[in-house]
Amino acid sequence: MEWWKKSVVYQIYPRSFFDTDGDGVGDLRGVTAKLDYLGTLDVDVLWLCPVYQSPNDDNGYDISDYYAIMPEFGSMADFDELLAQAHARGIRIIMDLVVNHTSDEHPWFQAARQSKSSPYRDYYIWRGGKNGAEPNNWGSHFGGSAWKYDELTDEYFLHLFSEKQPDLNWENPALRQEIYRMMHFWLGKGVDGFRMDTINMLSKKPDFPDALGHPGRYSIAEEHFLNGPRLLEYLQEMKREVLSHYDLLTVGEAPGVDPAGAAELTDPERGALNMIFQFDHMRLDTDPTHPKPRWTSVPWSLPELRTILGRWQTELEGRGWNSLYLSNHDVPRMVSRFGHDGEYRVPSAKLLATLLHTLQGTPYIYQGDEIGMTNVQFGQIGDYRDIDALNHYREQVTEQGGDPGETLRQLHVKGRDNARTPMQWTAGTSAGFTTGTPWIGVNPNYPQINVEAALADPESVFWYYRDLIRLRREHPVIVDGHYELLLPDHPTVYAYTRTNADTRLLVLLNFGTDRAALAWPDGFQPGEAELLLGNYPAELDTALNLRPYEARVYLRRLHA
Ligand code: ISL
Repeated sequence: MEWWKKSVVYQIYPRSFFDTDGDGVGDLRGVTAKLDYLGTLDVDVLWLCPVYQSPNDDNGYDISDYYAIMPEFGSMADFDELLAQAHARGIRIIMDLVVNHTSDEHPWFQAARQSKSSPYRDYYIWRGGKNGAEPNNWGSHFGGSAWKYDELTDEYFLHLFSEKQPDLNWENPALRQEIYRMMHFWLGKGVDGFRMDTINMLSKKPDFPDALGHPGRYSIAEEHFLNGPRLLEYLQEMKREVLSHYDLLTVGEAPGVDPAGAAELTDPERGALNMIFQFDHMRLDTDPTHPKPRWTSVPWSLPELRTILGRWQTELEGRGWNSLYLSNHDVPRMVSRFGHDGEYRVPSAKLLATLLHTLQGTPYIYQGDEIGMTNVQFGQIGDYRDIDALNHYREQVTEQGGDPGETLRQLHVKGRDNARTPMQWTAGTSAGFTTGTPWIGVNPNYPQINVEAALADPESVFWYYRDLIRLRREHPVIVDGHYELLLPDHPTVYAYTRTNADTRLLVLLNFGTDRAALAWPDGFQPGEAELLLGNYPAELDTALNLRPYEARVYLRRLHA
């Protein structure tokens, strides 16, 4: 079995992880300093969000030099040291690969915009205007048009994200070779793979048709740039030229991909990647008919979550491989979104962790989730840092005169900064994240929720994660077992088995705040199976009656 199927990945957002030089910004030495902590958690792989040189319009997702480290994060020597120290502990490191766009401050773009005859012109996507306006009605993910007019050559360039993130033109073979060369550079240093940013946006429909989308001036034209006509060809080329020469973990961020599409991308022969991040469960609590679905929040239901996750389990089995995640740096904290961040914070954080670690696929832990960090409610827009949040507020409130309170509430529920507040290490000043002024405010709940407290408490969320990670190593059924849903109609309980040749695992998850009385599933009567892990003290009674947010994992040997 490939190592990346057996691994647990821990995602680090370096800016908010740990600051060693007091400038209020996390750094690479901060990651190195916490390797022992990560070793205690026992994760196998670290995914570093972008650490390359960047003007930070979008916190490193706007790269101005792929071969240099962002000075705020340290130097290339710091990076080499981190990689060596991690490897010495048996921890692998994957990098973020952001190649759908660069920063507008990248020398390629600087040269490209100078003249239509620059050899770099065609590294980006330029079009003339239409009737004195943008070439089409495509909207940017961060608001406004996806085209920006550049007076130097009287043309528009495409930016699916901020206007400081011009899209690269993958149609250009010279550009593709530049990217492969850069990938070899990092892989040559010994990095163990890539998380590929917005990878299924690389191929745009060449005629750039108008978006069908919502009425209104601009609309995000997903139907014209997700899973485009040449995507698989590009990725197969990347595999041939780069990926196949190393032993790597590759995971592509791929919104709008269904299981069949994922199977195509991750098929070991025809595909190119090990796995993708799918988005179906991230859209569960949004209103797709709204012009800005991302900022809406509608109640989600367990039956829907179960259907989505079950579909991915079943349809990808034996064809590709799943990645398992409930949060990352772009979405709210999972305990606030899918659990209960009040009274049941600890049991619900453990319940979600159980789900994350017992489905088939590779689990991704987002920093801070292992101590049950929650969303934050900043009181004023000035406390927010995320370009997406700031643009949204500007559009809603400043430009359209909307209600500031309502817009702030949307940021509280859905904003990306929920996930980006500093990692809470101690109950001391700034949660022990920095001795300086943190670049973004610390969540005020840090005196209660922090690593120091978690490590000291044997019942903490942290030690529960560590137990889950170890169980995965001890019981191959967690990696390879076939998934089968039980209790398909239960309103609050998600129950499933995972079965391989000699073992069956039973997972019971009560997503409700009420008790749930169940019949014992076949083969799991008291005495027939072993309770491997649970988030409440074991009950001696013989009835099966799950407490609020209770999670249990049982194991049964199939041949005595
Ligand atoms: O299209 C989406 C959902 O349908 C978006 O969520 C989109 O996939 C997402 O915003 C892409 O995120 C990644 O690329 C961005 C960057 O800001 C994010 O932090 C990164 O994870 C641009 O590089």
